Amino acid sequence: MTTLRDLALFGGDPLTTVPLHVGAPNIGDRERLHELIDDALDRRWLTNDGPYVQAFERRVAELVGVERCIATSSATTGLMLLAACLDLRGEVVMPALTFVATAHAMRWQGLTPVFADVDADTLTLSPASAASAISDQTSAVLGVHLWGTPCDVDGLDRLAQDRSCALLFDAAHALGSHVGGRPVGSCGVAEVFSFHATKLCNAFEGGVVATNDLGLAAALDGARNFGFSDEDQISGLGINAKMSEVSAAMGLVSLDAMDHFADVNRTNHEHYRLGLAGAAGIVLRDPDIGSTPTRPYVVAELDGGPGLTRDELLTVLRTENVLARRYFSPGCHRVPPYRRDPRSSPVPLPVTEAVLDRVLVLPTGTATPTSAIDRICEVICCLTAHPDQVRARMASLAGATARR
Ligand code: T4K
Repeated sequence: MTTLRDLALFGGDPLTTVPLHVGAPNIGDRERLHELIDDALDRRWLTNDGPYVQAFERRVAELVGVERCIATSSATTGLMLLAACLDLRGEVVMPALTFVATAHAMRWQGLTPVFADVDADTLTLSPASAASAISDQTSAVLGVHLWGTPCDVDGLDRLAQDRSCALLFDAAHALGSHVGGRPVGSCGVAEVFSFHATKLCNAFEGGVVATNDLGLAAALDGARNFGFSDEDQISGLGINAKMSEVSAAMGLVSLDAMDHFADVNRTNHEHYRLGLAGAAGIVLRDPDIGSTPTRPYVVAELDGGPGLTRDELLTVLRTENVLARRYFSPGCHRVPPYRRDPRSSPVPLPVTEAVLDRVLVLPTGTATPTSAIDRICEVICCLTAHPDQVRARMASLAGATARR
């Protein structure tokens, strides 16, 4: 059993000498990756709709059940292109509880992100709150499948239809998630996945826009490549948001190992669930396994009681080399350029506000051994059982540092 004396804060050895990151990449079959990269080099086709990009797009389309996928340099550029190709104007209603890229991608297109609250169970955009945030300037509702938990897509769909808005989804975290028995990917007009290094499957950097709208797919296809529709023909505004062959090769190898990555995450999640069951004042978010079988994030929520605060716990875990994260604090509505724009915050965000100060995201994925997870849980149980001693020790160390 772990006692206070064992903890790094009290002079013990850190839990791990190698820092444990949230988002340490899952890496598939290296030999296969090297073969694919060699092949691309031999072929001398490195980017711009190469064979690996095309194969990657087909694989993702099959996996998420859509007609077309357009690979992009990131999910952020995918979201930007989507807003441009849909010719969105004015305001886009979205949750404030998301990574800032969701808002920035819209703002970069000259749109105003308008933040609505999230549902307390799923932490995804609340249709009721979104309804009250919609104005006559709203052109779209943008749901986020936060931490892989699907939005209330039917509720948002009804809202978007009633108010004549486009409905799109930021599915950055949600590869392999399911909604109503089908894979996330085909809801709304389009969904955007991230293949950033930190995601379940990665392409180093990368994104995918998934859609059943072939006209939209053609527009996205051109827009990611400077607006070219043919060798010498420009059909409209475009940027460079193409995915390279090396990225697509990594994406393919990663998709080959996706079931393994998801298995590891499920096992990790179970270790956290059992290990944190005895931790005072902490609840592990445990989304329905049917909808979020890949368990891409491990999210612990503090109950806001007299025990340690989230930030205290985070600080002490860092002394153990466990680099937990405060995703997505402080919330999009509290950061520039949105925090001083009254148009962005027309409705109260009570659930968002409460959650932002209470959640802690813990390391998972193939780089996090279950033995380390068991130790993390023991450390957290020990810390949360002795909040007063932990606080006193932190204060005395801070005082000693200040006096030096
Ligand atoms: N929508 C949502 C809801 C998102 O969460 C994101 C991105 C997007 C849209 C946009 O997707 P992309 O345009 O990126 O495709 C990270 C990621 O950069 C970002 O992709 C991700 N969400 C977000 C949740 O996390 P940061 O600012 O935390 O920093 P980063 O990437 O430097 O490192 C994240 C952690 O992973 C650190 O603890 C270090 C570790 N790490 C990172 C990298 C890159 C590694 O261990 N190895 C690595 O190679 O944003």
